[in-house]
Amino acid sequence: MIKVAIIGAENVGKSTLMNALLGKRVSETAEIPGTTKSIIRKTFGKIKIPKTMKNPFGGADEFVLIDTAGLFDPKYEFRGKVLSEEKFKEILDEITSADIIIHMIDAQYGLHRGMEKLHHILKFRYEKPIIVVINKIDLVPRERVEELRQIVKKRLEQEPILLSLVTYEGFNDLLKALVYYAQYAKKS
Ligand SMILES: Nc1nc2c(ncn2[C@@H]2O[C@H](COP(=O)(O)OP(=O)(O)OP(=O)(O)O)[C@@H](O)[C@H]2O)c(=O)[nH]1
Ligand SMILES: [Mg+2]
Repeated sequence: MIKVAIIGAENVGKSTLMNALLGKRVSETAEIPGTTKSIIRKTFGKIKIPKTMKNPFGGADEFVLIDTAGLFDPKYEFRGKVLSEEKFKEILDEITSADIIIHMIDAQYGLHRGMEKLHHILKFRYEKPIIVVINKIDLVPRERVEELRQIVKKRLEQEPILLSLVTYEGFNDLLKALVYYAQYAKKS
């Protein structure tokens, strides 16, 4: 089983992504930041991978998806509002035991400073494969998305996936990245 943790600032769309990947509503979503209050929401399930995509699991495409509470306030460098220092650490422990991490960024706010630092720690200290996703691209002009893509690419040194969980643009790219990294995670 491959463990995938979805992380990001509050309200970026983590729970919406978890539901979309599993094709059912398992995690509560809302416009209000701080919706996921149980700091860690684990769900087991199969991700629907299109037949046209090479599936490295040979049918056993079982994942444990971990939806986490927003780690930071979207606008400031504060911890997420439902998190005490202790709970923040608890989430970090959970994240560092994942095989793959999805780092979600809200296209409206851009890369969060706190998340940028955490990204580097996870990548270099913990050697985690991280998929970077810029979500909610339906809400901002194309030029802004492109600008943000370049900033993220430069700061995190990797190409982000551009996603909308309203139009589903980029969703297939995300599935491809998951399949790719899952293969890699299984080998190690
Ligand atoms: N327009 C648009 N709205 C989105 C998209 N993805 C999620 N949302 C909306 O953004 C809001 C927050 O989504 P959630 O999935 O609850 O966000 P979260 O990251 O789990 O939030 P917390 O649990 O509070 O940290 C909801 O109203 C979603 O419907 C997207 O791609 N485009
Ligand atoms: Mg949530």
